[in-house]
Amino acid sequence: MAVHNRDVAEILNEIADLLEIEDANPFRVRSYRNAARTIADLSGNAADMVERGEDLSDLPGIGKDLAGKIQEIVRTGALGQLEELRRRTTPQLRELTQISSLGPKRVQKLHEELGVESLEELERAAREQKLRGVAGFGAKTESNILRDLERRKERGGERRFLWVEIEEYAEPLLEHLRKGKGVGRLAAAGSYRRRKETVGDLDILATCEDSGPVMERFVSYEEVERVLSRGKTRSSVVLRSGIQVDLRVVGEESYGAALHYFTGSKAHNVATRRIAVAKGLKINEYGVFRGTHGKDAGGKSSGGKEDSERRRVAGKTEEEVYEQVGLPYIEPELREDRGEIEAAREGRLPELVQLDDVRGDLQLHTKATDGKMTIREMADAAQKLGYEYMAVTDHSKRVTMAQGLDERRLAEQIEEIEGINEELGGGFRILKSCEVDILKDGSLDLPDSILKELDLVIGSVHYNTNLAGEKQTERVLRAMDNPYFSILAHPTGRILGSREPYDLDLERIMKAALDRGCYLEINADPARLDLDDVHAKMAREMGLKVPISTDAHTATSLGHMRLGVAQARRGWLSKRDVLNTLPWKELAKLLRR
Ligand code: DGT
Ligand code: CA
Ligand code: CA
Ligand code: ZN
Repeated sequence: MAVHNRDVAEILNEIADLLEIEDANPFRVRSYRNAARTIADLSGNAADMVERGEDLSDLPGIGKDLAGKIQEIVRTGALGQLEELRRRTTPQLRELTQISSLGPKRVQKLHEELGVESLEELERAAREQKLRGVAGFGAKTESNILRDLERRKERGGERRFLWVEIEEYAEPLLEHLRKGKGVGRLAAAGSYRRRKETVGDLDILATCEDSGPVMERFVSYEEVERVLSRGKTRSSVVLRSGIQVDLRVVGEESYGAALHYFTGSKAHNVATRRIAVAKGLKINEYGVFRGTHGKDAGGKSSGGKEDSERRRVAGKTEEEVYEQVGLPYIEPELREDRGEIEAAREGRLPELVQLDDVRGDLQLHTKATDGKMTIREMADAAQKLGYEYMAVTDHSKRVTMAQGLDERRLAEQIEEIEGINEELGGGFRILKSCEVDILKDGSLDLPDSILKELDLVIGSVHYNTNLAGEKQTERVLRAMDNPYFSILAHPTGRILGSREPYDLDLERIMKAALDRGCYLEINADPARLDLDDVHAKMAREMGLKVPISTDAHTATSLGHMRLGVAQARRGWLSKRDVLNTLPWKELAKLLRR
């Protein structure tokens, strides 16, 4: 039973949460969080490293003590310390930390000051306006908490996973099934195939003469914790990671129709079906049929002479399904019923950007602040990805948690970069940059005298994140007034599953960006993906180019570019809509300096 990196990271994060609830030393808490991040970002498997006898304490942020704990997790799938911590708190208290506007530190405060121990007690305290009496809480926090509680109820507590979390389990499972006897075609469908930022469950489709052995292989997969149902054409399981997987087996002749159907989205399917009906066709997961009676789904005959009146006209491939309704092939990322059907009909579907089109990364961190590697190490990794440039964007001084750079240290870094660039001799270029903090009043954390020395200034909001009304928007607009400001980093600040976006008027900000020659990035961090798809599309429609950056803190996470590109594709962006598909010389002309 292989323990995945995600499992290890999850355990370490839970320890950090529980320590925080207990009001433990913040440095101790942070060491667990750092270790969790290191493991989650590893390219290899921590379990394999332990197996091979490698020393985990060689990894950044992991000392002897933590290395021992990771070994324990990998060997036993659990950690004694976590069990101990769990015993000391209640499940209800732990549940509180899942409220996005709360977090463990605040849970600790509420517990200590108001004795709040459960969701019910939290709701009551918020309704009775008791929270605002606690230091660090205001009326705004109170209403945020009530809103989060409301949303949680709406969701019915249902869990969604980050796309990368699904990927980690989907790819080995697909590999496992592919090796099964008699398996023909095999693909993941659903929101996973559409590259949606979060995925509810994984849908897999296969063709097979005899479905028996494949279904058996599926339900007996080593990661399966529970079998929900098992049949000839459909089975469902829950993996140990909590992910539900549905497997459907169909005939060759239906594969394209089924892939189209189970890829969704539902709204896209409904829209496609509507066109079919208008053409006298019927589409379902078994094929496209002409005629309105007779042979029904699954080849089951409804009997009578009507059988002959219905004829299968397509179903083997998705292309032929679209062809029958008079449309060109539509990429899965676009299938959200956001105008793709009309665009397809009118021949104006975008040619979507590809990972290969990207020439450089415009946001990453190094050891100088909270990154894990040196400039050189990051540059080596970026060159291996085939890039022509990368921007070093360490934090500015306001971000004390990350030992942000002041003027003097940034000046030193500029000099260091110039030295390395000289040694590199022009083949690859390291851009001098900085992720400057946008202060509460919209001024920048570093003076123009140093900003003007940079190739590129990116700016972001990290503090005072809940300014109300127009204030947050105006703060960002004011930052863009700075003549050196080029890119707004992780524009809305959202963290999937844990932090809501800032209260911003993005349309207004995009218009201002367009006027001033600024840009809003797609941050490719798996939990950010910020801008989201809808706003990326909005930027495109306004003619505002979008940079895609990884915000990498390690060499491995430079690979997150593929996630940013997927989000860009969901936002309809083509190569020319993406800023960093340009060679540096042309890109430089589009930046303010
Ligand atoms: P998820 O899993 O919540 O992230 O989202 P999906 O899109 O993967 O949705 P899921 O797993 O419920 O269903 C997979 C696909 O099957 C969905 O994208 C479209 C198709 N589908 C499911 N139910 C229906 C339905 O009632 N009508 C139509 N037309 N398609 C459906
Ligand atoms: Ca699904
Ligand atoms: Ca499903
Ligand atoms: Zn940042």
